[in-house]
Amino acid sequence: MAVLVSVKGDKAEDWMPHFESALPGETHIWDSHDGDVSLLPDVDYAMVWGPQASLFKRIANVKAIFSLGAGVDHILNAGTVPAHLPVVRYVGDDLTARMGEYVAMQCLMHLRQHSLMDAQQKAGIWQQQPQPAANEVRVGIMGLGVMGAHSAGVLKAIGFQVAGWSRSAKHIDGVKIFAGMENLDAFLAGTDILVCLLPHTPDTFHLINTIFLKKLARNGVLGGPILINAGRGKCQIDAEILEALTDGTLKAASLDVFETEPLPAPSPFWSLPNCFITPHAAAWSDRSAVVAYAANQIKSHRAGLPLLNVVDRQRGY
Ligand code: NDP
Ligand code: OXD
Repeated sequence: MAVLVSVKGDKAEDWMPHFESALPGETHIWDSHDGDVSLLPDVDYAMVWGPQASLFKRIANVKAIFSLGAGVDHILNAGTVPAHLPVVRYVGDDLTARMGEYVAMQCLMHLRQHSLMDAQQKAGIWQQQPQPAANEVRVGIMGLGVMGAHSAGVLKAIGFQVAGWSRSAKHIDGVKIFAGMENLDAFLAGTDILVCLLPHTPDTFHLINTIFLKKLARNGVLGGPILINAGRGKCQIDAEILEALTDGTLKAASLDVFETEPLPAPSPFWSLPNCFITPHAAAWSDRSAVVAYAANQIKSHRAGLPLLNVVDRQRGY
């Protein structure tokens, strides 16, 4: 029995001590992403982020794959993960709380005109501005799963009007619910700040485009619609977001994710004054927390218990 750890862009020393303390006395193998094709028949579980396509052939006896994050597109899109293999996504209070912080922070930065305050400070200008209240602003959250439902609660507590859109209908106290493509336009028409917390699937690919953005409310107190995307970059068309931020279709945006990551150095996004950019860091998976999560599931699965938070391969999330 052995556990394989494969985290694109990270170093063994960042991860292996966590595995050694969570699963002591076991063999832990670090995958260096160096094109090695040697077979690893003893590996029975693996934790991965951005695996190489060749990996799944090397670990033919693996019983489950754990995603380092909540999203699993980086695994499913590697193209070679066998259909029968359980893929487990990460669900953890720490990750969820971090996303709630990011969403609240970005909504408040737009509500409290932080770009303008920053520009005024840099220019040495002491000038108060009119201040809309949170309860005058309608925030619409796309995706009411673990991240979206928690973020809705945080925004409600601050005082925003909150609506949510997901594939299936939900009940969340104080949140106006919309479900399915047939209700998307009505949801967008009542949204001043749109927060995307959707996974990347064939159904959500390039959903946020020019036609979509033109359906957002234009009568809100913030003076134009705002987009916050902390779901996946592939849910948007970058070039069309850029155009919308330039031609006034969008007043502003906060983008944590892009179609191409890292965001290339020559990208015009970097210098847009009405766009807050973060480097796919809205909710970071704390290493000891995510390793403890996987280790607990590995122990219980070896003891015959079912895995939790297994991805529905048909839906893609
Ligand atoms: P969940 O699986 O718990 O929730 C996904 C939500 O999206 C569900 O409400 C689901 O609807 C909805 N959804 C999926 N497809 C559609 C569709 N076609 N139409 C409408 N709604 C849809 O995931 P999490 O909340 O845990 O995470 C969401 C995503 O956030 C992750 O997949 C990842 O991409 C991203 N993420 C980004 C991070 C970052 O740092 N930027 C960190 C963590 C996550 P239903 O409830 O009806 O199934
Ligand atoms: C995740 C992420 O999916 O960090 O958890 O993007």
